[in-house]
This record gives sequence, structure tokens and C-alpha cells, in this order.
Amino acid sequence: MSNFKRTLVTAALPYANGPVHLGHLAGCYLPADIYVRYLKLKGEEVLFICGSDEHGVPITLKAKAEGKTPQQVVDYYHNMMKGAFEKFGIDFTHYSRTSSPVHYQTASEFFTILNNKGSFDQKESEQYYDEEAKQFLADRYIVGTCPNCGNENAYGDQCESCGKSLSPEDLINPRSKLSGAKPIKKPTTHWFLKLDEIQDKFLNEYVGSHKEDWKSNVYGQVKSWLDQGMQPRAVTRDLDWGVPVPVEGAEGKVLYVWFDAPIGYISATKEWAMKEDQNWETWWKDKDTRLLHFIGKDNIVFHTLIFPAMLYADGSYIMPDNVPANEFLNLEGGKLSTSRNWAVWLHEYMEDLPNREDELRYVLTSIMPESSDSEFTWKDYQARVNNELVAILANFINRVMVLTNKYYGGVIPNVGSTAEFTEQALYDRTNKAYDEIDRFLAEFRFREGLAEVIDLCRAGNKYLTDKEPWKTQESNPEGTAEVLYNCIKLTAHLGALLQPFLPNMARRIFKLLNTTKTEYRFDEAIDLLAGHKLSAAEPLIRKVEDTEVQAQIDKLNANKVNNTPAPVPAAVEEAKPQGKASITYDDFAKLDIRSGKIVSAEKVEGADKLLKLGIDIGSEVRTVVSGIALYYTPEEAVGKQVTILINLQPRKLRGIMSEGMILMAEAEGGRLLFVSPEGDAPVGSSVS
Ligand code: B3M
Ligand code: ZN
Repeated sequence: MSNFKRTLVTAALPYANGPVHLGHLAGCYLPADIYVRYLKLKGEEVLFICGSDEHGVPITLKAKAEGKTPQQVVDYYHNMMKGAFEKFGIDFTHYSRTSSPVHYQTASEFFTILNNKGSFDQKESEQYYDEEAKQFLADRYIVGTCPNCGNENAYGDQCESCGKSLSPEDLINPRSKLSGAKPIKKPTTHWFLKLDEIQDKFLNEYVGSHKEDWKSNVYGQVKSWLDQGMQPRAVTRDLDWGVPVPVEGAEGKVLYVWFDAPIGYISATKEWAMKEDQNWETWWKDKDTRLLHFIGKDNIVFHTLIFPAMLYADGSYIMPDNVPANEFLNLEGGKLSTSRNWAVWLHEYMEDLPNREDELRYVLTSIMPESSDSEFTWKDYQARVNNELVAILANFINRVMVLTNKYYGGVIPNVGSTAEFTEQALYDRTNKAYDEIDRFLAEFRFREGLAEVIDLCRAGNKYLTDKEPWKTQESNPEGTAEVLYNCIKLTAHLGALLQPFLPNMARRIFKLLNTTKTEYRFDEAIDLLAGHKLSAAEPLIRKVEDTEVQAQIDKLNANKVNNTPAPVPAAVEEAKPQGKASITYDDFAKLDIRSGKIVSAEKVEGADKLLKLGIDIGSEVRTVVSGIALYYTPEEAVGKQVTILINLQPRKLRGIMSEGMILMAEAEGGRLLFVSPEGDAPVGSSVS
């Protein structure tokens, strides 16, 4: 790691078809967050990128089933997930979404570059087609009997019963999920990434070079894919939800969700860079940057083979240096599942058990499925919180606080020394904890890292119990002062070491100690000297009661009976105009909006929806390609007063450079209307 100057950490983009649950947290977001906090505490430069994955068939199916648009579904879950992550304290530098304009442009350009380089085979093949719904049936739109286990509801891409990956052709008695009809075969064209060629030229060597540093569960899976031999893979689909395939004549086709989603890491970085006036390429193209993807095990092939193959095909990107994937977390004896509603949802946890974020972080880190699947149960949650966090950590700190208050009025006693510790053994033990935690975290061994902090605390408890300062206060005041001095120092170090794992708890400890800062880097001395006054003693956390866990168990069992997930509330339809996140005035002020007049208009060849417009903005005539051709003929458009955003990044559409965007209002039925000033405003006048 020391060979790199900075680290770009990504966490898998969660699908915006349901809320975040504990399995997601333990599998990917929590380890990523701990790792990022750890790097920052070591003073390293790091960027932490994530966002919602808003494409793919499960989202369109959910929208259809609930009578909503896919956009309504993803708006709802995007906002919910973003809010839950924030509240829980997953410390993303930037959280974006794949329906953002920057993403559409980035994914589209990425495809075009690969297409121009000849990385795809454009092939016609026979695919299932639903004659009633008049639609090709991609992936999950088709169901049938699994040839492996006989499950009658296996999907066209996977059987959820036995886990086997399938292709639609494998299904026995296929039927359309849209109409239930038996589909026919019909030819359609798709773009296939030549993974077979890229395997020989690059993937074998790339994966081989990580034999030692990738986790064995990751390396083993990747190796077996390679041993089977990679096949060309379609990166496009016949679907109307997603990033349109940027090729003439490809109407009705979009990029496959697994093609555009990892590009989402790049677009999110771009978005952040624009906002912060930074260079995104430093993070993606400079070999001094280390790229790390935190994911769950079902995403391994995409991050270790397919995305690297895409990056390789482009040729200008760095490669993922490590992909520390976790296995799965199970829940009370069953597999966590969004579609079967078997989950503990993060936002509900925080509502039901307020201010207990770090208790959950503690338990999930302690049972993190680092090398094999693990299980969350509410009884175990209660036992770990009560027997470890409360009985060991909170208890030690409370004893130290109470004794210091009692004997020294809450002031750190003078021991005639400013040493870190006056007891060599404690000093050594604390140093060892820093070293061990550093080593464990560098190797993505989060469970052991956290266990080391608790072990250090056990050592503190033992020290206190052995020294019995409550007995020696009168007979040996100097010795007693030293014991408490050392214990206060140890408390501060426990706070420091807890920072990556339990950031709220760490802050509470610092608050008890009344430290000057709210955060301490790992190489930073903790500035607590004799004479410093601590805050009043106050319990760090409280026990989890039987009634609290029983309520959670009852809630889960109720879901067993009613196992359909709650629908997206209808309210989001009305709320849609306010559906976007609020922005500051500064954000708004970045938009340079002017009034203008259309002085020329012509149809764009081969594109039914587009007009090429010449717009007079006073100082010049701007060329803008606009999707209004269905509503205005060129003749109707000329002479219209319009409102135009002139500092939008220029982009090429159908070979024409478009230098701005005209604002349109949407009328009933989706018809677009020009937004123009009420009276005469001179062209070029600014709109604000
Ligand atoms: N949305 C799958 C998942 O949430 C997918 C990850 C995309 S990462 C680029 O498990
Ligand atoms: Zn099966």
C-alpha cells in the first residue's frame, strides 16, 4: 500500500428496488467504511464513492407490478438509502445515482470508445419475445422450470432455489413474466464484449498477479471462472429503461445494467470532482492511485473480470488492486431476501432502536462474513452488546470516570510525569494493539481488529481489578493516582482505536474525557495532562432489554406470514416535483441561464425526436440539439423565445456538438412546451 499515493474506495452500488438491510451493511458498506476511516486516521488521501444502481429488470418489474414508473421507484429508494446511510454514518465522500445525467453521458461515451476500438462483436441472435406484450424478454422477464432442481419459477438468468446461473434457453417450459404467454424466438442484435480475447491478452495475467494479495474466497472464485474459459457477453438488452445504446439504429436497446453500473463509480467520481473543482482522472488514471472495490460475493465476477476487462479495453484506466468481497450474512436461520421481505431494514432499525447505531456496527463487525457465511440473530445481538460492549468497555470506562470523580473531583491527578503511561506493561500492551489493528485492517480482517480493541479493554479491566485503587487511596495515594492516570490514558486510547469501528462511541468517550479534539489520528499524541478536568461520569451505553429484542423477533415473525415487501407509497407521485435533494443557493448560482431566440431549426437525420436549433443569445448564436421534434416542426420552432442553460458542458449528439440546453415544461401526456418570458426580454438577458 505504501507504493500508492492515494486510495479510491468504492462500495457496491445498491439496487434502488428496496431499502438497505443488515446483509448489505455487513457484506460491504461497513467494512468499506471502517477501512476508509482507518486510512484517514493514518493521514492518507482517500475518496469513498458509492451511489444507487437504478437500472435493471428487477426495478422495471417492480414498477410494473405497482403501477408506477421506474423513475418513481428509484427516486423513492434512492432517497431512502441515501438518508439511511447518512444517518447511520457510512461516510461516503460522494453518493450518486445511475440515473444522473453525468452517468448517462459517461456510460454512453465509455460504450462508444469500446465500440470504436472494436472490443465488441455485434451479433444477431434469436431471443425470446412476448407477442402479446410486443417485447423481448430480457433476464428476469422470463421464467420457467429449472433444469437443475425442477423449481418452476426459475428466472432466465438464475434459479433462486438452487443458485445455478442460467440462460433463458436453459429453462424448461419458458413463459413470459409480462403476460404469462409462451414466448416465441425472434432475431435481435446485441453487442458482445469479447471476453474470450481479453482473457488471453490480459485477464489471466492480471488475476494471476493477485494470487497472493486477494482474499482466498475471492481468488478461488475468479480462478474457477477463468478455468472454465470466458465467453463473449452481451452488454446490451432490449429494454426501455437504462442508458440507450449510443449507436444509430439501436432504438429500444439499452446498456446491460452490469455494463453501466460499475461505470457508475467513474461517473460518481466525476460528479464529485466537478463539485469540488478537482480532477477525476487523478483517481482513475494515475498509477499512484490504488483502486479498491468492496462488494458481496455475488458481485465478484463483475468486479474482478468483467469491469477490469472493460477498463482494459479502454486502455486509459488503472485496475482494481483489490476486491475484498465478503460472504453472506444470514438472518435467524434464513437467507436475507428483499423480495421475500426477510430482512432487518437499516432505516427501521434506527427508528426502533434510536441512537444505537454503534451497537449494530459492533455486532455486525464482530460477525462479519469475512471468509464464510455467518448469521445474525437478535439474541446474539443482545448478548454481544450486553456482555461485551456494556460489561467490558462501558464498564471499564465508567469505573475510571467514577473513581476519578470521587477521588480527584474529576481532574487528572498529577503523577510527576507527562509520560503516556507510568506503567510499562500497559504502554507495551497499548502499542501492541495499535500494531495489531493496523495489520488486521490492512488485511481486511475487521473482526480481529475490533476484537483487539476489546482485548485491550480487558487488559485495562484486569489492571484496575489487580491494583484495587479503591483500597489503596489512603495507604498509597501516589500509587492510586498513577493507576487512575494510566486508566484515563488507556480510555483515551480506546477511544482513538475505536474510531474506525464505532465512531459515535469514540466521540462519546472523547466527550467524557473532555478532550480538545473530536478526532485523533493514529500517529497523534493524546493531549491529556494532569490538571485537565473530565466531564461528569455518565454511562456510555445502556443494556439491551429482553423486551427490545423480543419486539424485533415478533416483527420478523410477522413478516414470515406477510412476506411481500411494502410497496412504494403512492405519496411519491405527488411528491415527485420535490423528489430531488435540496441544493444550496451556491449550487443554483452555478447555472448560467439566459433568454434566447430560436433563429434556425432543422431535423437531425436518423433521429425522430431531435431538432438542431440555432439560438441567438445576444453575444453569439449557439447550436443546441434538443429532443422536441415530436412536438414542434422546424417552422414552428423558429422565432420562439426560449430559456437556455448556456454553461452546460457541450456534448456531441448524433455527431453534432450541442452547446447548451433549452428549458421545457412538461404538459399533460408528456408534451413539451417552451419556457419563455412573459413579456419581451432582450436576447441574452440573464434568468435567475
Ligand atoms: N447493484 C448488485 C447488488 O446490489 C449491484 C451492484 C452493482 S456494483 C457496480 O448486489
Ligand atoms: Zn434450480
